Amino acid sequence: MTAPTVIMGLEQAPTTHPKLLAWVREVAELTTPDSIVWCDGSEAEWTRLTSELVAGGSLVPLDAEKRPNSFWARTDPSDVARVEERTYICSVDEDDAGPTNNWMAPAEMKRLMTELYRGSMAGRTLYVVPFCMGPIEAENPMFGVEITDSAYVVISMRIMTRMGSHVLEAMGDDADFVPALHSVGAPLRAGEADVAWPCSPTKYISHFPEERLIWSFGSGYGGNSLLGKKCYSLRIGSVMGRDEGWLAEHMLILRLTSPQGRVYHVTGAFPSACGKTNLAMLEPTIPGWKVETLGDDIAWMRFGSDGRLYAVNPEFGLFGVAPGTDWRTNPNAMRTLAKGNSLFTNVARTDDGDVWWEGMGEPPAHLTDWKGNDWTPDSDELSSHANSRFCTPIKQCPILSDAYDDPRGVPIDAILFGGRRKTTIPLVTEARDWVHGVYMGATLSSETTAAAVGQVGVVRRDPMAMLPFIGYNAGDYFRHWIEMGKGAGDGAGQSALLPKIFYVNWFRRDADGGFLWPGYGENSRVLKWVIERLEGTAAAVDTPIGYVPTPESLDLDGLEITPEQVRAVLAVDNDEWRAEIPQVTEWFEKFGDKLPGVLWAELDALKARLGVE
Ligand code: GTP
Ligand code: SPV
Ligand code: MN
Repeated sequence: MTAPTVIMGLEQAPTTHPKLLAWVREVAELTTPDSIVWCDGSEAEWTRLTSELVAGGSLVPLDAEKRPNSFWARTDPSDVARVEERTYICSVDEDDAGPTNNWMAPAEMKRLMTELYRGSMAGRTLYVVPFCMGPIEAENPMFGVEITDSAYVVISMRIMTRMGSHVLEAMGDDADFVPALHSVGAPLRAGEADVAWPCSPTKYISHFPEERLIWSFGSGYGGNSLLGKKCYSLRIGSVMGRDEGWLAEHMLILRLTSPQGRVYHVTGAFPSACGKTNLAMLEPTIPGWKVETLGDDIAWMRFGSDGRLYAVNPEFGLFGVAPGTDWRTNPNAMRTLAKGNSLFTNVARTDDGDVWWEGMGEPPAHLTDWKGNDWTPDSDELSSHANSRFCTPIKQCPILSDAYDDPRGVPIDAILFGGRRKTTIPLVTEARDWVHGVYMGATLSSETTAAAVGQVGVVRRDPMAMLPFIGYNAGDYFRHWIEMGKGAGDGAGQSALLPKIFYVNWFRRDADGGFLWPGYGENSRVLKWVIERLEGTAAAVDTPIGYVPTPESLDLDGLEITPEQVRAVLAVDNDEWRAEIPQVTEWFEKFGDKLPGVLWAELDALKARLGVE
């Protein structure tokens, strides 16, 4: 594979941005694509790329009536989720990545990946994808440019980010941008036929925080390849936030209006596949309450001049877990998808050109499963991969808040941390203050899910639901959170302007393994309690772990739940909490001197309340 002297498209760039041009040239010379396409984000481009992907067998169009302008994709069975083992933070100093990240020296990673990229786009098209995370109208628009050799990535980026010519124009000649290089790592020899889902067994998802640079190789899937999402908005974003005094978080954002017309904004950090999309689009079951969506996965939060913490969703689409999504659980997601213009990856296809997945009502008699095989309700395997996803424009969400495009964001009243725990963690607990809330976040635990490659159902610490996404030392990250708590406008430390912090768990189980709490729309009852705590009207029990609702303080009107279940879902079992102490101690010890002393003090105070030596 020798470099061709002319790469089609290199000379026809629709920009004169010197740094961008130089970077595209450098990458093209290294990766040797057949041609370069500068993506404009137009409807025509979408139609051309989807048609090409259909012709090549990578996409199957769905029924135009049921799913207009929507497509079904199946990945290589080995390329189905984020690869945390292959994800690296290549900071200059190893200490700036540890102890929760994989690390390699930047020069070494670059040497290694340069050899992987050499010729890796042969026989393919190099797409240049200019994008912006958050509104382009922002004071400092957060530009990025992804170079990719995957048309699937281009069309996904068009849904997930503000992307195209208008971004390139806004960048002018000198705007800063995050360069994000992606190759599926599957060069084609002359005349060699492509496969439906090209990828490589060798995968690296690398971040160079000092340079604000992303290099991804080998995977075409989600968080590994849509580099504006986890790589930019969380890993690089968190480093920017550390340096500039803001927070990049794995959080949903919602607006809640009470029956009295009072408006509140809530963010929620739950680990991957633990309920953010569902809560963000919640349809309350209690009368008079209204939820509007602002974001379902990522929040950028900074203080406004009024001293309140404001959150913006940097994304433009929803990349949601398909299984479990249904008219009963998440009707607003179903309505969003019904408008079409969506990609479905690794779900099952019905014989009449629709999609189906586990949890979507009764299974049809026959399906084509995510591996392309015949599937019937008697099959032993799931029809859809547990991490199968829909990718759909957020603007199609019928309850999208009118503040979605506001570059200033929305002022946050409450932050929820949450995990997936069968035991121990009550339905909702209010933190005593900011530092206690940061302790709750820093010790958050959850059972692993199919969103990342690896074992499912193992309890691990997932601080602020950011374990796989903190782009620097997690001890420094905790300190940053503590410092943010001192930064509210009136400078008075535990400021009344700070959001209150709560810890939720929708996933506690009974002795038979069933969920103790019905979840989904019924979670509005918990949101109501949260708001009433802000307003000072709901009762709570002062327990060793924080303030937990009294059974009477939760609005359970019309809910089929026994008093026994309510007691069980709210229970604080001191023995279970004592059993957590050694795990938390071991977790904190990982961070050595980096762990803020106030978090050790929180642990000591908890131990004292639990009567632990
Ligand atoms: P990522 O996109 O991976 O970051 O995940 P997410 O946090 O947005 O998770 P999502 O809302 O997509 O939910 C993941 C899974 O949990 C889906 O199968 C949901 O149906 C299920 N789920 C969400 N909310 C609840 C709930 O309140 N109770 C129960 N039992 N399951 C829920
Ligand atoms: C997650 O895993 O938290 C996701 C999906 O939101 S992905 O974009 O693949 O990371
Ligand atoms: Mn996520």
